[in-house]
Amino acid sequence: MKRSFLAPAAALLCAVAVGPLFAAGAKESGTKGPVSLGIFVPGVTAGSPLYEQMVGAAKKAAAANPKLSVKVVEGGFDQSKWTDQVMSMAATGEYAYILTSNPSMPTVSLDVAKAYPKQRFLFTDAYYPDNPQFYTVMYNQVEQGYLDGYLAGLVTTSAMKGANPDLKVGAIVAQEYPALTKEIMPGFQQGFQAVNPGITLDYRVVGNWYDANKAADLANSMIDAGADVILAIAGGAGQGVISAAQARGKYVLLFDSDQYQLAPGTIVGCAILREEKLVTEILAKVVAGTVPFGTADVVDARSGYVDFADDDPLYAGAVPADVRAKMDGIVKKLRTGALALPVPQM
Ligand code: RBF
Repeated sequence: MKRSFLAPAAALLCAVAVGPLFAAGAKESGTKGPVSLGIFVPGVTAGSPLYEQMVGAAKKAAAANPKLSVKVVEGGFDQSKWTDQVMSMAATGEYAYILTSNPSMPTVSLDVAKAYPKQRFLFTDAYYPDNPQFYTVMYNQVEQGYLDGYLAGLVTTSAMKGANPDLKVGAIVAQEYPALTKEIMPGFQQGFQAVNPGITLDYRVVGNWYDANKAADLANSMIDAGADVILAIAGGAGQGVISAAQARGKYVLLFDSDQYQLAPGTIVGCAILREEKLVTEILAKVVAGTVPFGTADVVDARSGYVDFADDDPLYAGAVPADVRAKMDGIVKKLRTGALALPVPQM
């Protein structure tokens, strides 16, 4: 199946402004007493790299600061329960702040905010401006997609052992949501087409974030159809993509953190979101009482929150020097802002 994710130029023109992190907004007055934070994990922490980073950073912050206490609640994979679960957290009155992460969570939390007007919410990997109880920070996911997309293009046109002459790359995603279809996939497509406009995409949806067997079936059928490198954005289900590619001598690209160690030689690229750094910084603002509630920030490669894991020896071990040299050029351009990809209005 071929599908175009390239957003029309008009949509890209009315891009949201990329403001400085923690731009001036309606700041709280400073807090002096203890601060209690509840973390809602919309899914399961293990196997979901952004959630692992969020929980890890919050636990570290609490260990370093006796004023800050952190409790983690895992929501699991039944998304229809998430609003009730967040409602229960707010109902305890135990948490001054609820921290959570993924693009759907501001909307999921709206009724909770209305029912508990004093409850404050912190959202990463999400965009929702102008709610005085919310502070959101969104990653430029077009750039994350582009980084893995460019490498996908380089790998499929390379002389690497598992690469075939077909100009075909794959993507296996857990579920569709606006940040995926309007940012991530258009960015991925722009990336591989920048290498060669003739490259096409085989795109499949698992339907959930946990079914590794189904993801493996999709990967195998994609490999049968000629894909030699597959992007997996599927949380725990991504493990199925990795094992299928490993068994067939093909390649995998991952998102959100450095995960080469899961399958050295098979995983050839990892785009990164610096969620750990972001959460650490947000919690410092929480403790200082200076979170700019009511505002929505966007962070990108130039500001250092979207990146590519090129410093892991397992990357150099998996990808030949000539391919890495071409990738280096693009990574540098994004880091310096010489190449900046606008985020469409969501
Ligand atoms: N990412 C994961 O790694 N694991 C998950 O369980 C997960 N669940 C999600 C559920 C929804 C409704 C949405 C919108 C996103 C979810 N994500 C999950 C994706 C994650 O937030 C992020 O967008 C991608 O990992 C790309 O950076």
